[in-house]
Amino acid sequence: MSIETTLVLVKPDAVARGLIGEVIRRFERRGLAVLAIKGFVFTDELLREHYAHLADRPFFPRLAEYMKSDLTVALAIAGVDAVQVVRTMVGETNSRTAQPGTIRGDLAVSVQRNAVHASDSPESALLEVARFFPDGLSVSPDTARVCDNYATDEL
Ligand code: IDP
Ligand code: MG
Repeated sequence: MSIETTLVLVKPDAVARGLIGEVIRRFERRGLAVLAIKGFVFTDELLREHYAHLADRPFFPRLAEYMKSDLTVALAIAGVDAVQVVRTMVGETNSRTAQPGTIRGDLAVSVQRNAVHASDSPESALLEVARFFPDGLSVSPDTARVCDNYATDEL
């Protein structure tokens, strides 16, 4: 158990459907803490970096077009074991088989247009928070806003 900061992206399909607030609300309601928020539009360079593991896949050009189509909202989200907690809340990649109650299972119907991104490991969370918040975070993850939601032996 440790406090982690993970990276969530509200993707252009969720932004276009007016779901920025709904996504943030779910994390806040759970007791996770939003440490930073930023809106931006993906460039080709940033996309190739962020989705490097998919660059050779046949669907990559279509994915890139979609990811550049509108605003993306980046969130740095903190909590104990936040990477796993957030991935579980997000649900599986294919929204059509994602469990109801998850973000994708409730808010999306597509494999590609699946509402959100979330870091998949503590290592990628470190890289991805630094990628989208290169100036660092102005709020520390061990703030009372994070810690007060846990017993002291969980921290
Ligand atoms: P993840 O977002 O659940 O971690 P990844 O495999 O890392 O899934 O894929 C990144 C994103 O690429 C997915 O969220 C989805 O938008 C898109 N994607 C993944 N696989 C496919 C596919 O088979 N067809 C179209 N888009 C895909
Ligand atoms: Mg992934």
